[in-house]
Amino acid sequence: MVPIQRMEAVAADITGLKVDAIVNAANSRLIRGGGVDGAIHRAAGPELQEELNGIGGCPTGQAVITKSYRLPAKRIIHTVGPVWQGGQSGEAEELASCYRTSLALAVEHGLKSVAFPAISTGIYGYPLEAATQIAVGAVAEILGKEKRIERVVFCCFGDEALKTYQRALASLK
Ligand code: AR6
Repeated sequence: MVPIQRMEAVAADITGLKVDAIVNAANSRLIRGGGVDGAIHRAAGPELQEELNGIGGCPTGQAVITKSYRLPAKRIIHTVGPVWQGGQSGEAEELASCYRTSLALAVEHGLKSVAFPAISTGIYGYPLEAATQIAVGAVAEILGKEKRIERVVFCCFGDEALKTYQRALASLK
């Protein structure tokens, strides 16, 4: 059975969410950028970049974890989504891998509620509809096997994203 009761879409600024972990859409050098990454750095404070400098980098499709500093969430998981190049360069598999590796890190650290932004759909240009199918599909598959994650929140920035996620979640029922 699809674990739909453990997945929800909300319209929010992810920096304000009080969950065990929020996920950041980072870049492979782990250097503060724009979009949700910029917002998370702004809200967390300068210590976040210092910790990331010590980690040094993260390949596309992988994830790393840091403290959350001034954020209400307990930890930040930073994952690196693919840059959209037309869809024939392995982007779908890399994007699914972001969700898998982020949730695997959450399990490893005993984090039970995780909020994701729509990774890659901003500056990295991944079409929202296709990215949403991958996000919802990958998370549903993981939750079906992994009972230690109690709740996944898809944090939507704006109405279009919220509607797209709500449709994708409804189609799982
Ligand atoms: N809360 C939730 N979602 C947000 C927020 C927020 N505060 N701000 C933006 N979004 P993007 P990417 C949404 O561009 O495409 C950075 O420079 C946004 O509407 O943040 O993975 C990094 O350093 C979109 O739906 O990330 C990388 O270089 C989603 O978050 C690069 O951007 C992702 O958009 C990563 O690009």
